[in-house]
Amino acid sequence: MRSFLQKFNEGLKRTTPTFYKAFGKVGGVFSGKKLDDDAIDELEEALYGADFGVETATEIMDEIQAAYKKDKSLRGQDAAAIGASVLRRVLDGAEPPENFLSGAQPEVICLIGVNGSGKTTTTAKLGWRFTENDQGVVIGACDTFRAAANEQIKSWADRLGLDLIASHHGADSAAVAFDAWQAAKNRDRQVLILDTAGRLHTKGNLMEELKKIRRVLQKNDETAPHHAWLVLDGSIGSNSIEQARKFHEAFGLTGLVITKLDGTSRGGALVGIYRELKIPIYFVGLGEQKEDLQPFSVDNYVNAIFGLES
Ligand SMILES: Nc1nc2c(ncn2[C@@H]2O[C@H](COP(=O)(O)OP(=O)(O)OP(=O)(O)O)[C@@H](O)[C@H]2O)c(=O)[nH]1
Ligand SMILES: [Mg+2]
Repeated sequence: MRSFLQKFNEGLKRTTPTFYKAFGKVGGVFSGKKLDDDAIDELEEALYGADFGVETATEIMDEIQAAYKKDKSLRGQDAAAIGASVLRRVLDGAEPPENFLSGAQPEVICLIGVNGSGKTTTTAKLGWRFTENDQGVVIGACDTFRAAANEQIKSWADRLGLDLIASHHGADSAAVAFDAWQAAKNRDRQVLILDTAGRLHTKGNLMEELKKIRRVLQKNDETAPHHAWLVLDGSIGSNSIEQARKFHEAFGLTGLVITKLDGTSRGGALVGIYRELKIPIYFVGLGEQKEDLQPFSVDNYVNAIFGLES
């Protein structure tokens, strides 16, 4: 049987938008021309500007400098290949397991994160992708906090033909999670995706609310949620690391989704985030449309950054 991600990727081939277009700047520096001191400076600037983090940018520069010292005829694309190999090394283990579904029914995916990081959009995109792969989905609208949250997720659900379990503004989000689980079970759906309210990682009571969602789900299935994914705004850069640590302490993350990599020149922060946290990156968000969510692939990412062929 083809794995979930294989099927997912096949779907993407039909729909892939320009890939990580914001990385043009780094890629452009690594052209076919012969390197000289100016080009090396330019390279360094592009690498630091892309927000990879000092450690990684320094490692890349050190290896390029060492190679250039040995061989002055080094070309841009040779430097790109060196940079790519450093990034592949740093990102070793960053891809999720190929078939990450545990087989529980329903498989529960809980999306959490700070305000505006892209949870609701990711919920909708994921739901759509699962149904495209013939996997039945229920969405639980656990953001009962923000007044317009129900409308937003309902409008996605209507547009994409997804089943939604929602309650009223101010309702207990854990109760919504419980009902949504029951609905997914009764309707024989494979996947339950819970969209939760945006919360600051520094607010203890809001972190407690997440723990309550977990406790209540476990009344139905003690292994749920099977996935706790932190949705991070990739354009915010390395600030996300502290955020992620706090969420991890409170809720035990199993994965990351990094959104908005289409609109940023700082998408290199993904590297720093992984380097610090060593939590696999399941998906990346590359736009606001339903098809703009891609399984994270180290090769695709690294090649896009350095302008190499996939
Ligand atoms: N360009 C781009 N925009 C995105 C992406 N993902 C989400 N957005 C936009 O970011 C904004 C916030 O997205 P939401 O999905 O509402 O974020 P959220 O985490 O649910 O927000 P709260 O529920 O308020 O915490 C919306 O305007 C989305 O369209 C992405 O990958 N690329
Ligand atoms: Mg939301």
